[in-house]
Amino acid sequence: MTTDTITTRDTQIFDLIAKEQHRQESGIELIASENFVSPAVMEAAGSVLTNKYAEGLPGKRYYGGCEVVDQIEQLAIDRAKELFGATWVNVQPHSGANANTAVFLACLKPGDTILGFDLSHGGHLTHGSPVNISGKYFRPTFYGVERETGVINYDVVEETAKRERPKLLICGASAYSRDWDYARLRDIADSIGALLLADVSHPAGLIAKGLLNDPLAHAHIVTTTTHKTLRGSRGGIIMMRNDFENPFGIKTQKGETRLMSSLLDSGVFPGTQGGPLEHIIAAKAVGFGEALTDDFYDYAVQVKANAQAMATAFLNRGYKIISDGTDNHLMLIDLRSKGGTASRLTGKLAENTLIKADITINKNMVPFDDKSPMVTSGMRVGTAAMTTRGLKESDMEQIAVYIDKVLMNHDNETVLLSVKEEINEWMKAFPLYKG
Ligand code: DSN
Repeated sequence: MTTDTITTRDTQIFDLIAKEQHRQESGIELIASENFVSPAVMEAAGSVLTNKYAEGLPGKRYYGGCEVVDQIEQLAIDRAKELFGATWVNVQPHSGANANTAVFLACLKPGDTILGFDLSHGGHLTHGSPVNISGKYFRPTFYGVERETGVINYDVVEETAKRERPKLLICGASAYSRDWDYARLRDIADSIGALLLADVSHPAGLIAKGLLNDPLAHAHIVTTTTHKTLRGSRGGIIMMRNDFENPFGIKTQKGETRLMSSLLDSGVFPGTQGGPLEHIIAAKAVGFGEALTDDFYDYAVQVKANAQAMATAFLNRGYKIISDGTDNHLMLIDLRSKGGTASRLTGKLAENTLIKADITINKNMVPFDDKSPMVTSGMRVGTAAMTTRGLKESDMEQIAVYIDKVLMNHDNETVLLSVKEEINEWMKAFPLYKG
C-alpha cells in the first residue's frame, strides 16, 4: 500500500469535504470570525510539514532534521514582525485560546486577579469566563459597555481596575464594533502596576493595515488569531513591540530576572503546548506574506466599507445595532428592537432560520440580555468573508434585504426556499476556488 492510495481511498471523508466546499461556495457567510483563505495557505497547511516534530524554537530544537522548518518558522516570525511592527513574536500557539493561556502562565500565578471585557457584553471566552481555564484558575473580574450607548466607558474601567487590582488587564472582544483606546487602558494598567494584554483576534487584519488604533504601541503583550480579518491559516500568535523584565519577580534557576519574551516562549512550550504545527506555521507565514501586500490593504479598506454599508442597511430597516454602528468588520444586532413578527425573534431562531436560506450567522448575547447564551436576543454579522469573495457595498444592502425577508417570514418555508434559490444563483457570480 502506498501513502497515495491511503488518501484517495477515504471517500467517506473526502466526499464530506466536497460537501462542505459546496456549502461554503453556495451560501452567504457572515460569521464575523470566519474568512476564506487562499489556495496557497491551504497548500502549505496540507503539506509534508505535518510530518515533522520540532519542539523548541528555530535554532534551539529538541529534534534533529529541523534545518528547513527552522527557516520556515523564522520567516513566519519575521513577516509577523513586519506586519504589526513587533520586535518579538511567537508563532506557535495553535489557537487564540492557546496564545492567551500561554500569556496567563507567563504572567500570573493561580488565584491572581484578571480584569477582562465581559463575555455577555461581547468579550472573549478566554478572558475570564467561569467555564474557561482563565476563569477557573484565576480570579476573573469584568467591565462591560454602558446600557444606553453600548460603548465602553473607560472611567468605569478605571474605577473597576482600582477596586479589583488585577495583575492583568485584558482588552479585546468577539462582538464589539468600536475601536479601543489602548493608550487610556495602558494608563489604567500603569496606575495599578498591572500588565495590559490586548487580544486583537477579530480586527487584526484592519490593525495590520493601519485602519484601526495600534495596540502594540501601548499594550505590553498582544495576542491574535490568524484566521479572522487577517485571513490566514487558523492559529494564534503572541507579539510585543518592546520586551521588558517581568515585573512580578519570576526568576531563573540562577536567580536572574527573566525577560517577558523568555517567559512567553516558555508559556507556549513547554508550558501549554508540545510540538509546534510546522505545516500551520508555514500556512501562517503565507498568510502574513499576503497580508503584507497592497492588495490586502485594499481588501481591509473594503471590509470596513462593507461593514458600514451593512450597518446602514440594517438601521434603515429598523434593526437596533449595539452602539449604533461600527468601526470595524462586524456588528451586533439586538433582534428585540424589531416590532411585528420579528418581536418574537431570538438569536437562536434567527440563526436556525437564516441557515435554511443558506445565510450563516451566529446567535450572540447582547449586553444586558434577558435570554440564555443558548437562545440569546442578538445576532452577530461580519463582512470579512464576503469581502474576500468580492462583494461590495451595494451587495451588503442586498444581503440585508435577504436577511430582513427571511426574518420577517421565518415560519414561511416557501419564502425561505425562494430566498435560498436566489442566493445560490447569486453566489455563482463569485466563485471561491476556481477549478
Ligand atoms: N470564537 C471566536 C469568535 O467567533 O469570535 C473567538 O471568540
